[in-house]
Amino acid sequence: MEDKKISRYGSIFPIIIIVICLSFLKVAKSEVYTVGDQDEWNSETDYASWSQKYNFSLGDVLEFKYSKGQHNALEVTEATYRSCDTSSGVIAKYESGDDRVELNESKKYWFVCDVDGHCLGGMRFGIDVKAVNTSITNLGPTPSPPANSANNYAFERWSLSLYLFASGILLNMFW
Ligand SMILES: [Cu+2]
Repeated sequence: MEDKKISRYGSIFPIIIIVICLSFLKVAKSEVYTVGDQDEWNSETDYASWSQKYNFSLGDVLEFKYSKGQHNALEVTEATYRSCDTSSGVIAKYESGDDRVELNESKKYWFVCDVDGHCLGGMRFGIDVKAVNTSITNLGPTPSPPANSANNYAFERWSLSLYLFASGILLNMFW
C-alpha cells in the first residue's frame, strides 16, 4: 500500500522540491541600494527625491559610498534629521567611506551627513522600511509600480497555495 502511494507521487516530487526552493528564495531575497545611485553620497545630490524612488523592505541594505573623511553617515532621530543638530539624537555613526547599513527593523530611518553644513545643504533623507509581509508583494528585480502590486499579490497567493499543497503531499508521503 505504502509503496504504491510513493510511486504515485514520485513523478511530481521534483517539481514540488523546486517550488519549495523557489518560494524560500523569493522570501529571502534582499536588495542592496547604493545611496544616491551613481552619484553616491555627496554634497550635490538631492537625497529627498532619491529616497522616494524605491520601496525599502526589511532586510534590504543601504550602501553609503564616499571618500573617507569628506563625508560620513549618521543614523539619527527624526528631530535630529530636521534640525541637523547632531549634538544629540545620533543612533549610529558610519565613516568608512563604504558603509553598509542593513535595514533590519520595520521603522522610519533617518540619515544625515555630519560634516559642517552638509546636512542643511541636502545630505539627509528619511526612509520608511516596510515589514516582510508588505515586501513580499514587491520582490521584482526593480520596484514595482503600484498598479502592478495587485498582480504580484495574486501571484504570491498562488505560490503560497502551491507551497501548502506541496507540503501537504510531502507530509502525506513520509508520515
Ligand atoms: Cu557630507
